[in-house]
Amino acid sequence: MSADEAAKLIPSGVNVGMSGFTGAGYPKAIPVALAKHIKSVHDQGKPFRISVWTGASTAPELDGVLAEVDGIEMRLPYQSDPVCRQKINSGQMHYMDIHLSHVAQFAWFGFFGKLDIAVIEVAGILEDGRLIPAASVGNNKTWIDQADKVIIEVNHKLSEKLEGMHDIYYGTALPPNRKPIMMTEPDQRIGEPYLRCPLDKIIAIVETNETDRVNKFTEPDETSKRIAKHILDFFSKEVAEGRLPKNLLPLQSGVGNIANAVMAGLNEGEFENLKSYTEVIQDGMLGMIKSGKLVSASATSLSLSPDGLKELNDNIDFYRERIILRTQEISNHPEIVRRLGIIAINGMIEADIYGNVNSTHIMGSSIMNGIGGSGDFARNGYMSFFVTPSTAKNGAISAIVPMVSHVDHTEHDVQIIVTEQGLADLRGLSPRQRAICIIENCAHPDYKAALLDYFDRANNSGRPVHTPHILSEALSWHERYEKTGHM
Ligand code: 0RQ
Repeated sequence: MSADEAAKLIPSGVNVGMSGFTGAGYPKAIPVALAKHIKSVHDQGKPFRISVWTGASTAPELDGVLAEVDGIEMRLPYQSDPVCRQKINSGQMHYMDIHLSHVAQFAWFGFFGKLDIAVIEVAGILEDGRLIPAASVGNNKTWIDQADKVIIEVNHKLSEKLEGMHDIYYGTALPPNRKPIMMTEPDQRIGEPYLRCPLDKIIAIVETNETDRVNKFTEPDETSKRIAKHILDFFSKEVAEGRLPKNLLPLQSGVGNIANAVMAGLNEGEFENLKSYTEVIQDGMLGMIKSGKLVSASATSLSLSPDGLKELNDNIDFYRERIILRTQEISNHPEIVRRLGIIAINGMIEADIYGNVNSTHIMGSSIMNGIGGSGDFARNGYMSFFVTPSTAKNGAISAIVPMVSHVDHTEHDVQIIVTEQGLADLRGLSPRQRAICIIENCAHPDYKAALLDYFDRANNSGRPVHTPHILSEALSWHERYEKTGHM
């Protein structure tokens, strides 16, 4: 049926599980039609809102349009849309920012209430009703299993040859009946290539023909290249000292410029036979697969620019042998991340001198995106890096502060902090040692003296302290920025 007809099957007040993970695999037509329908209902003076659950971030055609018409009551578990962000921060929309590995199990536990409808993009439908997943898997298996009704968008733009790239695991159970997940290699397949969906749940099928909206890949800037170099030098040292094998351990990297710079650096570097076990495959990883540096990549989403997509489609048989797309409860599973010994590299907004990390909030209060998968990998990985330029807003903000204004990753989950200034290896250090290490290696020269001064005064206050702070000053840098526009 048409997207307009299908959208009208979604009533106000329901919980809707949609496909989509980092701009890939989101439904293209129904959210747009639904937003139009919501607007016409609002124009008649009547309320209409739904709650939207996804894998992770989507696109303006989903988050943007629904937020624009004030159609979202509750959004979870991750977003990065400017309109959504504005509505959340102005209090017009509720948002639950959740570890991505937690989402499916919390839905199964019933913690979010009942899922009413699933809207899922797929690449095709087999004659027996099984579904060929699209460019991301995310929580689609859980949404289809949990929802009373399912709406399918079949996107003809997707290569039918995606068939066989996915690995959907149907072995998860609920406590107390859980069993170990039998995966010991990052490129092991443990499931089946298709999503199962009972035919009697399907209330609509809509055909589309559109590409995912992923921004053009930009070449890494100088700051990102310097951060990447610090990480690569550190890997070489760790290999030389016997703490990492020659081909490293499976890599997880967040999205964005720095992650791509690390991939580009690895592509030109000395390490061979690498593997990745991550959430998102970006253009940088495709390049590494092509060059042979990266033997395999496991993720839940293929978030590719138009050029990346063309490269994938032109050589799909080659990439299908080397890429596995899984559900996000498996791509981010703490048990597997711990067992495989993942090297986790994620972006952050700020870190404090003791190693607590803020990944999500600006000046303690406004949401940026969300924690995403960073916590799943940071806490459970073999090694956990957090990376950022040492300043933001043209130097007005220091990314190293006395105390973070919001905590996503505590000092216990953060092992290595990297800025373009240098790398702070916090392993085996006490809080006082960590403070010196972070300030000396990572802070921007403009802020170093002030940070050392803060630490010295806190440390020499004569009070019995383990993690020295001056409470009346700890957040004064943020306060000063809010008052004067400069920290
Ligand atoms: O804002 O564009 O308005 O200037 O934050 O900063 O430097 O462009 O960095 O795009 O890599 O994002 C942490 C947000 C970094 C991201 C974060 C401002 C800065 C700019 C973006 P403007 P950059 P990035 C895999 C793992 C959490 C989720 C995660 C993120 C904007 O990495 O969302 O790791 N991570 N997921 O100006 C005030 C500071 C600031 C600051 C930066 N200290 N104070 N503003 N900014 N530092 C993916 C998934 O899980 C799906």
